[in-house]
Amino acid sequence: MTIALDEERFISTMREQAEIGATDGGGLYRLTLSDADREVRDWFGERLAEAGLDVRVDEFGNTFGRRPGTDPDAAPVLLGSHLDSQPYGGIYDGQLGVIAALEFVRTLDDEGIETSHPVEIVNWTNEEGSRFQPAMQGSGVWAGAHEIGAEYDKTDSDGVRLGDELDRIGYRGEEPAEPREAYEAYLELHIEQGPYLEENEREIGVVTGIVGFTWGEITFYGEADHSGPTPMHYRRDPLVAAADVITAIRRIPGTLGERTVGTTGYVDVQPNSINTIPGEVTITWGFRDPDDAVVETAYGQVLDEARHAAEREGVEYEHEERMRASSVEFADRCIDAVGGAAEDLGYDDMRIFSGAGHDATHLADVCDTSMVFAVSENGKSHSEEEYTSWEDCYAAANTLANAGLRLAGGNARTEDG
Ligand code: HGY
Ligand code: MN
Ligand code: MN
Repeated sequence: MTIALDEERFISTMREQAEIGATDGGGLYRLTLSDADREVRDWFGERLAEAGLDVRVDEFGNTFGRRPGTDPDAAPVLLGSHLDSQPYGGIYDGQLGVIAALEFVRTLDDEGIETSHPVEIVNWTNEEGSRFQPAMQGSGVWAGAHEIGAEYDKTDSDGVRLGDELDRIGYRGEEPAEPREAYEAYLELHIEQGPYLEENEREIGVVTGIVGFTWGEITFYGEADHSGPTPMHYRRDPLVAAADVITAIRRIPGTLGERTVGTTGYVDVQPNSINTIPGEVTITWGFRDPDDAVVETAYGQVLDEARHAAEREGVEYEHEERMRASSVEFADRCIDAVGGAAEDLGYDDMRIFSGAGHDATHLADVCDTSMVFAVSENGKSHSEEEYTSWEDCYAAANTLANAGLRLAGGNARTEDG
């Protein structure tokens, strides 16, 4: 048995969420725990209630909607993703997975289908890790990877405390942020955010696992001074040291694995004035690879580069790792459920390993997990140019729904179904 989502309602729901925190460039500016995040959370809660789900918010703002199953002893199947966005991000990253999960439940009701396992859908708090680190924070707290008190104390670049923001937007719920029972499986639909599906002319990615990461920041301390009269040999310029390390972050991946990537996404220069030698500079590093040993090597090398650059320039420095996530391999039975659903629906699919992090990274520690990827045009993401056609969104959402149906034991139609 296969089901087909209501394409028009699915697309209109995607358009609705995309209006909240919309940017002029067609993207989203919906940072976690911002007013726009509160607005989309309120909107999502209304949709869950409209679908007749039992709604709960946990103490880290993770928001769940539950549809009962027929077997009181059956563990729930969980589907979801995240509604927060990057600054000037796209309208599909995370959003597609949450709306597709909602549409799955709506379609079960439309078709009068009962499932033996309960079905839950979820919006995880702060998947992006842009405003507060680490990424995948809400699912990480829930899965026991982070201690919630320490996460409440994380601050953004303006020094605003995460716990205070959660209270301010009214999403520090009562429920403990942890699994309250065993889970049958977790499925997440997400855009690929890379070029491989398009390059291979496939419609669906059957995700087999996710890379490991290390993220961190290095601050160099020099001496702010006048850029005119200060002779070059007097200078202790932290920006020169930082520039050396940024170049190294770009070079290191080429010396390691074929899928190793390295990025500096954030630079803060103080006082950031055209005619003042900087006094303090902070940069970030981010390395990823399917092999955790390669991630560890990259981590060691970037710290060596920082030490050498600081010595050369005669500046002080400090560093802090902000996130380490291990590479994960998903469960065969969930991978097969996704692959089987894609084949049942006649979509061209391929197995793929994720270069982006997702909440599924942490869910894989809790229960059998896999993901569905939708095509990203030109592989673009984390930008307003992020684009997936509605046709590709719909194919991936249908695949998620039918994989969910397989795992939730959805074969009983009520008499009016
Ligand atoms: O960084 C990532 O891969 C995700 O967008 N948090
Ligand atoms: Mn995402
Ligand atoms: Mn993202």
